[in-house]
Amino acid sequence: MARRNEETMMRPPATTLLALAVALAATGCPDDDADRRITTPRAGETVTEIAQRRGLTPDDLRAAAKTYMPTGQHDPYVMFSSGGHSGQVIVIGVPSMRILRVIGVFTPEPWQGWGFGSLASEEVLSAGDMPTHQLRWGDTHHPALSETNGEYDGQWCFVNDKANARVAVIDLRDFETKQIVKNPVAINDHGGTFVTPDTEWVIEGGQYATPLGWEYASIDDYQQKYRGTVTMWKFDRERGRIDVERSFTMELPPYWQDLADAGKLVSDGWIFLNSFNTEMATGATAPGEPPFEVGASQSDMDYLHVINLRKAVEVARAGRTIDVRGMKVIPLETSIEEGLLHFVPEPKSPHGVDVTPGGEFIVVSGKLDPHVTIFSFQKIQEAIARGTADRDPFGVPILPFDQCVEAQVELGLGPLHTQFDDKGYAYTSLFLDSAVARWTLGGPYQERHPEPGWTLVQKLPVHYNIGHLAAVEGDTTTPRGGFLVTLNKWSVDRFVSTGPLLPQNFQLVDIGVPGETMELLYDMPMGIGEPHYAQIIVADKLSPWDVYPEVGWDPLNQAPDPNATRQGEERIVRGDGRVDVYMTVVRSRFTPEHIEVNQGDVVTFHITNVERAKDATHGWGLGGHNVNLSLEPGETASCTVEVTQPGVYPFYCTEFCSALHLEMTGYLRVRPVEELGK
Ligand code: CUK
Ligand code: CUA
Repeated sequence: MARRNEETMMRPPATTLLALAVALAATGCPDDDADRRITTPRAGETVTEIAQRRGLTPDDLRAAAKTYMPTGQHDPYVMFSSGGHSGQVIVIGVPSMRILRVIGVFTPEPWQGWGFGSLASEEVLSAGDMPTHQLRWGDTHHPALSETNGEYDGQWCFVNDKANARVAVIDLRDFETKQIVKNPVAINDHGGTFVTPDTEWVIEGGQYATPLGWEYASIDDYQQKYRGTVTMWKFDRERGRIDVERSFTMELPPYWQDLADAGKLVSDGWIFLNSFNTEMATGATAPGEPPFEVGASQSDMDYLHVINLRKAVEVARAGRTIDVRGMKVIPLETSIEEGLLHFVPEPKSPHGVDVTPGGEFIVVSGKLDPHVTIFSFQKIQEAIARGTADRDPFGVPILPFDQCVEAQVELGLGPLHTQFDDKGYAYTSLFLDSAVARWTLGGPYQERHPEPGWTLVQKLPVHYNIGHLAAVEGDTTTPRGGFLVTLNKWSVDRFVSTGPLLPQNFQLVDIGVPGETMELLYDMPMGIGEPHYAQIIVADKLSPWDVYPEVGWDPLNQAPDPNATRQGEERIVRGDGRVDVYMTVVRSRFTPEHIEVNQGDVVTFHITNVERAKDATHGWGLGGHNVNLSLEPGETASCTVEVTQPGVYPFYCTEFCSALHLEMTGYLRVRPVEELGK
C-alpha cells in the first residue's frame, strides 16, 4: 500500500500538468494583490483558473503535486529530526512535511505530561541529572534509528544531548523516552548518536575536551590534563535499555572530536570519528591572544580517528580499563599499544564523516576546504598493515594521507554532511554556498549512474546556510532515494516575519530522477529549536501500538502496572501523612472526583485510563501544582503532590475528549492545619 503511494508520489499525472503548463504559460499573473488573489474565488473554478488567480507557475503546480497528501492519506515516509535546543525529537511526515508529533526527551513537554508530575517521566529525567543539581534542558543533535543488518528496523530511536553529554532511548512502540544516561566521563558531546549495524553499540563522541570525569584543571595544563572521548554505549535490545555496566569510553587526545559514523558491511566493526582543533588552541586566555576561531583553524589537516571497535570491545572486556566515575575507560596508551586507534590526516577543519552504503568509503567534508575527501576503507587497512613511523604528540600512529585517499571531489564552499541514494549519488550540504551538491560515487557504484565516478553533477541552491541533510534511509546499507530534506539554518526572507527570531527552514527536494534534475519542492518553517540531524524511515517499517496492550499499563517498563485500578475498585487509602488515590478515567468522568486531604499530606495519584478506543486520551491537570499528566488509552500514570497550601483545587481533563469533556473534573480540597481535629 505504502509502496504504491511512493510510486504515485513520484509520478504526478502528466497530462493534467501539461495542460496546466500550457494554460499558464499563455496567461500571466492577473494581479499582484496576494490577499485578493486568495479571497476572491469564483464558483466552479478549474485548477487552471485557481492557479492563474494565485499566480502559480507550472513548476509550483508540479511541486505541489509531488508534496500534497490528500486529506486522510498517510505519508509514505517519516522523518525523525532532532529538535536542537528544544531538547526534543520532532516527527515529521514526508513528503507532506506535516509535524506528526514532538517527543519529550531532555526537556519537559507539557502536552505529554513529560516532566510535569508524572513519576515515570521524573524517573527518566532525573537519571540524567548531575549529582548536585537537576538538568531539565538538552540540545539534541543526532537522532539514530535502530538498525538490523544496517537497515532501519523501526524499533528504537536514540538521540544525544550535546550540552550535557547525555543519550536518550526512545521506544517506537509508543514514541516515548524510556531512558536517559548521563556520560560520567564527559560533560558535553557531539558525535552521537550513531549506531552499529545491529544496534549493539550506540556511539557518543565528545566535543570540547575537558578533564575526564568532570574534574577541574587549569587551561594552562590543557595538553596534560584535558582529553577527548568517545563512548560506546551497549544497547540491550531485550530490556530496551542501555547497559551502563557493559559500556566503555576510550580516552582520546584533547582534539575536539566532532562527527562519528559506524562502519557497515565491509567496514563493520570499525568507527570513524573526525576532529578539529588538533592545534590544541586554548583560545584567548588573555587580551590580544587569538580566539578559538583563529587558533583552531591554523593547520591544513586535522585527524580522522579510525577506531577498531571489535578489538576495543575485547580490550575493555579484558579489564584493561581505568574507572572514571563508574565508567570503564580505555587509557590512550592502551589504545595505542593495542592498535585500537589510528589517525588519517583530513582537510581542513572537518565536519561531517559519512560511510557509503556498502561501507567501502568514508566521506569527509572540510568546512574550510572546497572538496569532499573520500577515503578507502581497504586502503586504510593496508596502510595500517604496512605500519607508519609518524606519530602525533601523544604517540598515536598517523597513516599517510596519500595511502588512504581514494578521491577528492571539488564541490564548493563549506561542505558539511553527506547522504546517499539508491542510484549511486551522494548529496553533500554546502553551508557557505547555501546549496546541495549531487555528485557521483565511483568504484562499485559506478554502474548505477551514467556519469563518471567522483564528479559533481548538480548544485541546487537552498535557502539558506544548510547544515545537515537527510535522504530517505540515506545513511543505511540500502538507501531509498526519492526525497531529500535540507535542514537550513537561516530562513531570512522565506516566511511571514515573526520578529527578530526566525525559524529554521526545512526544504524538501525531489532527488528521484537522475542527472541534473534535483528539484526544490517545499519550504517548511521549523519554529521549534534548531534541529541538526534527521533520519527518514519508510513508514511501513514502523508498527507503533494503537492503544496500550492492556488496561493498567506502565509505559516506562512496558508491563502491567501494579498500581493499576479497575473500574469499581477505585479507592482512597490514608495513613501517616500519606494519601494514595487509586483513580480511573473514562469518558467523561474521574472516579473518585472528590478528594479531601490535610495540609502537609503527601498525596500520590495512581490514575488509570480504562479506555480501549484509539485516540481516547485524557489529561489530568491539577491547578496550582504544576501538574499535567497525559493518559493514553490503557495507561496508568502516577504523580505525587505534597499539598502545602490549603485551598480547593479543581483538577480537570486537559484533552478535549468528548461532548461532556468540560464536565470531566473534580476537586482536591486541602484542609488547613488549623481545621484539623474540628
Ligand atoms: S552538527 Cu549541526 S550542522 Cu551538531 Cu551534526 Cu553539522
Ligand atoms: Cu477526558 Cu476531556
